Order: sequence, then C-alpha cells, then structure tokens
Amino acid sequence: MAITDFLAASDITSAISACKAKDSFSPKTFFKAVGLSKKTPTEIEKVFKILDQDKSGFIEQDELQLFLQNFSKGARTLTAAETRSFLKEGDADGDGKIGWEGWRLKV
Ligand SMILES: [Ca+2]
Repeated sequence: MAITDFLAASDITSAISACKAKDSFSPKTFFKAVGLSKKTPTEIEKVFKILDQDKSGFIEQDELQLFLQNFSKGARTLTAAETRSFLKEGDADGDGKIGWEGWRLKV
C-alpha cells in the first residue's frame, strides 16, 4: 500500500511544490492540498500506518522529518523547526510522538 494509491498524483505534486521553501511547511495546508482532509477515517488511518515506518504505533520525530518523502521520494526533509511544530500540534498527550488520536484530530 502506497500513499499514491489513494491520493491523486497531481495533488501531491502541487502540495509538495507549495512548501518547497524551507520552513514554509504547514501540516494543515498540506493535508488540505493533498486531499487528505476529505478522506475517510479508514484512509486517514492508512496514511498514519505508512508514516509509522517502524510500526511502533506512533509517528516519532525521525519519521516526521521524512514526512514529505512518503508522498514523493524526491521531496525535501522537514527542517528541525518544522518537525518540532508539527510534533507539537499532533502530540495530544505530550509524550514526544504522534499517536493515532493526535493524528486523527490533526487531519
Ligand atoms: Ca514509529
């Protein structure tokens, strides 16, 4: 299962090019641009599982840093500041990683 199986390639391309500049990434804007905001909870859960590369049940900081590359291999990594603020927004219980609850509310 790849993210491109249920998101339009053209949406992914434009979402990634919209945050090409360092520190211009915003999770909310990205999820909207890529069409994820309109997806069903099941599909949103699938994306969560793809992002959780080591299957720990959480999206940790190192996985978050590679966030964009799950959508497109050639995409840049998130900067330290972007990773930090993304984590802060999705980390509902303050344990330093994003669990399913925080992710679901975020998207
Ligand atoms: Ca993980």
